[in-house]
Amino acid sequence: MPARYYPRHRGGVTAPRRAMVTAISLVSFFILAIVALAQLREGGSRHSAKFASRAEHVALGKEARAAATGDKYLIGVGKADITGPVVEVNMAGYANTDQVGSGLRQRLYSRAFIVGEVGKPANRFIYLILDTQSGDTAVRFGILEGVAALGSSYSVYGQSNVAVTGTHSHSGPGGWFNYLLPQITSLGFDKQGYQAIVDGAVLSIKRAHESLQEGYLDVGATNITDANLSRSLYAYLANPATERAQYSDSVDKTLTMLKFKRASDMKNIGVLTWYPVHGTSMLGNNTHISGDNKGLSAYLFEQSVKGESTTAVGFVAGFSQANVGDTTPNTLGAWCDDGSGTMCSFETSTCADGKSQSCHGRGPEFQKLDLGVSSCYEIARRQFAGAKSLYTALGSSSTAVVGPTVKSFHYYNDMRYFKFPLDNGTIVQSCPAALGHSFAAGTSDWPGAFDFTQGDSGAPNNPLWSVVGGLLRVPSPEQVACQSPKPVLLDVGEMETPYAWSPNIVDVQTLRVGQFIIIVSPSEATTMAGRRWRDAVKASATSLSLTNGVEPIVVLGGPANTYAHYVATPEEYGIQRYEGASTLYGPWQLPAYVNLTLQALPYLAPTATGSPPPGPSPPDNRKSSLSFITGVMVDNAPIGTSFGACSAQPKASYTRGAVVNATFVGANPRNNLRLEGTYAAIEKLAADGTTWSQVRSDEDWSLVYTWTRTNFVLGYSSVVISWETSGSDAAGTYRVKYYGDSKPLIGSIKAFFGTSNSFTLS
Ligand SMILES: *[C@@H]1O[C@H](CO)[C@@H](O)[C@H](O)[C@H]1NC(C)=O
Ligand SMILES: *[C@@H]1O[C@H](CO)[C@@H](O)[C@H](O)[C@H]1NC(C)=O
Ligand SMILES: *[C@@H]1O[C@H](CO)[C@@H](O)[C@H](O)[C@H]1NC(C)=O
Ligand SMILES: *[C@@H]1O[C@H](CO)[C@@H](O)[C@H](O)[C@H]1NC(C)=O
Ligand SMILES: *[C@@H]1O[C@H](CO)[C@@H](O)[C@H](O)[C@H]1NC(C)=O
Ligand SMILES: CC(=O)N[C@H]1CO[C@H](CO)[C@@H](O)[C@@H]1O
Repeated sequence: MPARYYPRHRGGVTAPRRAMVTAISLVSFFILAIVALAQLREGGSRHSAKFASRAEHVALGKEARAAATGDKYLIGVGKADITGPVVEVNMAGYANTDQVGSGLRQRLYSRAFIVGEVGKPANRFIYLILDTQSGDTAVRFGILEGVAALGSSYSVYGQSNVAVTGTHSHSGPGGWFNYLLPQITSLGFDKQGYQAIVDGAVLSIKRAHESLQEGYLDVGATNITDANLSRSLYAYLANPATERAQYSDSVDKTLTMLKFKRASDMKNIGVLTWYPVHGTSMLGNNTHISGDNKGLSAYLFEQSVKGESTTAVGFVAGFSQANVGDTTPNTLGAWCDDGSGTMCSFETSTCADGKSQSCHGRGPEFQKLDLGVSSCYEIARRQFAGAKSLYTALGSSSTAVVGPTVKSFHYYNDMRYFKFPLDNGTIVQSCPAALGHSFAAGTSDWPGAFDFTQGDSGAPNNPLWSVVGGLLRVPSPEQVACQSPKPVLLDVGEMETPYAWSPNIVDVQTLRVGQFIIIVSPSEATTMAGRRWRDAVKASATSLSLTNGVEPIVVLGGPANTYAHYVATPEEYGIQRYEGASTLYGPWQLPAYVNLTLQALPYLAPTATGSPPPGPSPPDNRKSSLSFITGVMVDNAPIGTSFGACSAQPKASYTRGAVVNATFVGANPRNNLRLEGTYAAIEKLAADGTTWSQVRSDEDWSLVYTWTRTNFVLGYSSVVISWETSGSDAAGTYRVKYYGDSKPLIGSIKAFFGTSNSFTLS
């Protein structure tokens, strides 16, 4: 395999040491190509449920008003394209080595929301939502550097007030992570994709900053009952019965919304929402890039306000992830695809053979067998519909955000043996990062490749895992004791060769505007973990009088700033299903996170000055990361053809609902990411019979771009552009457009385009 390295040795490393590091790296990569199949996998459940589609909304808190007459803030929204390489790069989330991009269904975006205190320029925060698997340390470093480079008016943004969250989509390209473990399936660090995310995020911030103006914030909530489910109910049931009795569901059903309304004409410029559901609607064998259900919800919302007079100009809809850990969009439950017709085991998400491989969660449209596309659309539509009806209701019966204060804090904490008291005074500690055996089993959203079972307590069915895990690093006795009862499979927190495998240093961050408080979590909090954390913040904020007697409203957003896998409750940890096994820092991770948040909460007080000590900096692995991702060699058009030539024309006519396909002589899309542009388009002929205008692009869910390398040696490839038309598309005459860029063996990359014959839709 041709290998390409980014510079990875700092000065002063001796040659033998370098050779050893290289050897270890190669061995690690080889072994880990296998281990990686298990990495970042998702957890299982077995129950089914009947759902009544229902969305009720209420104003939150005690300050409901007839009209939004809360305090004025500076508000701004912005959006920009972050789509990285859509082909030939492994996708992030399922850690399925076979899942390599083959095209694009919908472009990925960064959505930026800025809230500031009027008259106090330093009091401001940015909440970013990336259509990515998570926030990340490398990406966050890049964004902070990029924002600083924008000039002095951006100097108010920095470590403390920029929150980088991911939607937890499992259908975007990988390769941009700071740490080794999540780089493994992507064969290392991909500079191109990393840069696309950073540049787009910075551009979205610039746009939000430039749109800053005075305005109001409304806050409300609605219950969306049919878009999520617990995939780890067995672990959830380990939480105390008295605590569970306070809740009617095993997952949170509440979507919370902040509505951004400008003061100049009282029109809305954006919404920011939180709702917990995994970005696993698209299955682990889908290879088209998309933002999964949250990216699509945002698109549906933004499309829906486009017709609303002038309000839609620059309107940005953010669908942020909440306490997502044990949620699934597979709302029909997890079933054994082994012909038995039974659900997977409740305790371990396995089937009759004792293995997890045939256990699969079913989305609402699973029977369509389309790699999750229809289920994804349905889960997105349900979130969008709940959000839209809340949006419409908010304003008449809304709660205004009140209290002028905008504050934030951020610091780093090293989780290695961090000691702190529990509520009853007992001193406990968190541990270096480690993943347990059930991590390898994966989840019912996509099972592991080997026959580990959920809840495994140390004797995996497949001994290979113990052998491989032990080869990588034998956990120290101190670590084993600290992590107990987790059986350590991957001792990632004690592995620093060739560079850190997983974060030991995490971001602790919280933002507030008026009575609205946002916990920014580096880990995927399970349902109950999120509830405890929010409740603790709410109680502390109340007792500290942070919100001047107004009831605090607390949400949790993440995974953000870095990817620190999961945080389950200590009781769920005891069960060691996937979420507990992926709770990196041991049984007391949640109380540690709560302690760290509460410690700094006084910094959010209206009169507070200063900020907490910054803590130890995490490693920056951007320069030292390995990469085995090869670049594009060459593109050629087969003899007698040319780039962009339409080699298979669409039919002359289609009826609405049909799929229109056109095939072109293509070139590798990695030659040019066409950020803020498009690879594919549909053009419609105007009534004048001569003017064509673009009506669909890469932004649209219904337009799909598929690239296939047809001859690796000669550099041939073909592109199929598919338009999935629907009953709501206008009848008319259309054509397909393809935009590409080809790379000669010598010389520079050249842009080209292709156009199909026209066809009618009726
Ligand atoms: C959502 O459902 C919960 C539990 O049934 C209920 O307590 C809450 O009031 C509901 N919230 C809204 C906004 O309807
Ligand atoms: C994708 O995975 C699902 C779930 O395992 C399976 O039912 C389906 O057949 C797979 N599709 C393809 C094309 O491999
Ligand atoms: C958090 O832990 C520290 C010790 O690490 C302790 O001093 C402090 O009181 C704890 N704070 C809270 C809010 O529990
Ligand atoms: C405090 O609570 C923890 C967790 O529930 C428990 O393990 C410990 O024994 C308790 N300590 C005391 C002194 O009750
Ligand atoms: C259109 O192209 C896609 C992608 O290659 C393919 O999966 C599909 O079967 C084609 N559909 C039709 C109707 O030709
Ligand atoms: C298993 C589960 O969580 N089921 C719940 C799903 O949501 C509906 C509607 O809120 C509840 O009735 C179910 O109990």
